[in-house]
Amino acid sequence: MKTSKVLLTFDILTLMPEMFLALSDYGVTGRAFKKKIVNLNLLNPREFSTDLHKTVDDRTYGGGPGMLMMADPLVKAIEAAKKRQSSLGIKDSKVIHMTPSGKLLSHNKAKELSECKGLVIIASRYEGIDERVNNWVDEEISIGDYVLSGGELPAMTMMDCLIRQLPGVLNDDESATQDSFVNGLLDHSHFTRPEIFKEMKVPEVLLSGNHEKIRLWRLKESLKLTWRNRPDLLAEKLLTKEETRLLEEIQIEQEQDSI
Ligand code: 9WO
Repeated sequence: MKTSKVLLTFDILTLMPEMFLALSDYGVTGRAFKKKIVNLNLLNPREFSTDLHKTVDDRTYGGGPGMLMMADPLVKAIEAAKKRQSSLGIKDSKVIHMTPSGKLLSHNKAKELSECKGLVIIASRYEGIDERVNNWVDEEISIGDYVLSGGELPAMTMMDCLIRQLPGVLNDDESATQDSFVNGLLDHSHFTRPEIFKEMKVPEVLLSGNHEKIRLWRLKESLKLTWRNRPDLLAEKLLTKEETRLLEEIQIEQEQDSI
């Protein structure tokens, strides 16, 4: 195997480090770790707790249900992670907390973060973290408007997204599927063999061998799907003349269908 340089180092703070095997041991991301393009270090805040019972959580001041992650073990873990990254020559580590009240992760944000050399990611549990830990946090990131049971799955989701942006991770075939979102439209539909499945035929144009016709059909499908499922994306996008013409066609066809 070709020896490549580590492009991105992750230090993850989590009470459930085993969960990250889902990322490090499987598929495209697993291969990136194996090839040493990415480096993963797991830190359990419990190891930084100083009391006999290794306590990491406590009740909230002001009352109310639920427990919070205490500041001291978390901050000690953050500092250990930064020190470790610094010893690897990474001077500009970014500390990220995964929280639904953070900034929404996007393709652009992922691209930006994948250019960092080192990330320290806090995957919290219970009801969240003591506010004072935020003095050590550079960015709060959300992967969507919903609440989960912990920050681990959001952290892994973001990591997967960053890892596949790194050069050398995807092969040429896999890279081609990156196009969705890059051009601001949703991906068109795809078909594989057999030509007829339970009486449903593959669209004729895809069998025609006419590449220009196929390109136009796919672009129109993309526009149709984006218009139906994500009109917000269309509103943001600068359409080419060709796209505008296709979208007009789609709208006329829709009006005819609804009569
Ligand atoms: C939960 C929460 C709910 C409403 C408003 C703000 C909030 N912050 C948190 C929070 O930090 N929660 C911790 C992490 C502890 C409980 C589980 N956690 C969590 C993170 N659940 N869901 C997420 C998450 C992270 C990123 N993107 C989507 C969801």
